[in-house]
Amino acid sequence: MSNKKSTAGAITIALALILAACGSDADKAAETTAKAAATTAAPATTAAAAATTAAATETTAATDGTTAGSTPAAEIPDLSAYTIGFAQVGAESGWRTANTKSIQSAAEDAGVKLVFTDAQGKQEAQVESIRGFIEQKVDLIAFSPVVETGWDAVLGEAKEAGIPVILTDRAVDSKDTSLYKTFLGSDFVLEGEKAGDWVNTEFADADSVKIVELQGTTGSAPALDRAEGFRNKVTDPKFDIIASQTGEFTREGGKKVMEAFLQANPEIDLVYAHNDDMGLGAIEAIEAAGLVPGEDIKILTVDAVHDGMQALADGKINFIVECSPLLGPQLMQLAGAVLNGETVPERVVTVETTFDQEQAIAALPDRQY
Ligand code: GYE
Repeated sequence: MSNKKSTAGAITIALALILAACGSDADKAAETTAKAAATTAAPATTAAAAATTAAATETTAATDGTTAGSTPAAEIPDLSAYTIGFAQVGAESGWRTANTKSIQSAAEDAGVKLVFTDAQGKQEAQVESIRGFIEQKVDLIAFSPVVETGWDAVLGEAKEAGIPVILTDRAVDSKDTSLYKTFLGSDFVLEGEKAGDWVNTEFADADSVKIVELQGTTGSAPALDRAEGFRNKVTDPKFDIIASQTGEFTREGGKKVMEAFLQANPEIDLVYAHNDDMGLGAIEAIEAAGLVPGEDIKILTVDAVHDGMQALADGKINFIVECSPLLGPQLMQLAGAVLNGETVPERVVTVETTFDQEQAIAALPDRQY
């Protein structure tokens, strides 16, 4: 799991990016001279500025929980001379839909030719897409890996073909970090820890708390890391995670698993769902069982997409840890820098916050997704 860096690293990243903007890899620059004419040194400088903003905003977010949609405003470079292949996970959640839109609209703004594929949650389909991109000789490949393991072979093929790869959203567990240029996305362990912090505060006076967990896709970085981060914090023996199962990050999956949890366990105090969609499915199951979500059973989720925020505002969800899907502009900046032959930081962490009910009500009118 390469997604273990704490957000404290964000400042380092900003510094790294500034430094990166000052130097470049001579070989790659030579290789891309013709195409580089289309871009200028500007993207790297802009990227550095945006990353600095990201670090600064993060400090703000720590003290101001209402900072919403916190992805830094990014100036998008002109990439009209290039083709980028993007292999998306699928369309499993509101988060994913917003992420796809962000990438497609940033690509349009950059004028880049985007070859977009949807793997419908299947790693084999993603591998096939990447092989297709290599065959088409795209200039750069970006993708959000469905699961963490099993990427070395195909990423090796991209490297062999001289096509740079950028990971977005989810990490791979490859030991060989030369297989990709950078990884842009959230710190999922930190998200799990923020969820755990809330549990400690919310249940400070309770003697015993029975928790059920709706996990994301088995083997995916967010499922592994959100489970781990949560357990890093929820350590008091009064907390008992009585059941934990995957709901595949979908509303339907969350509903089905929650129905089974409710049947097997008459007393549940809290649902920890790895995304809003599964939490929304759990709400349906809880209501169908004649219970009141948010009151009889508390609900804690991750993402902060519109439907989740509405449920939080309505009191059916109790707390949401934000995970921003708006990665498109930063992806185009990083792609511009890579295609320009510049060195980019190996990790760029997305800036995020958390929401309680009041903060959700305040943030909803301006929410972008
Ligand atoms: O939290 C979930 C989506 O990888 C961060 O995938 C992403 C997760 C997101 O399906 O809703």
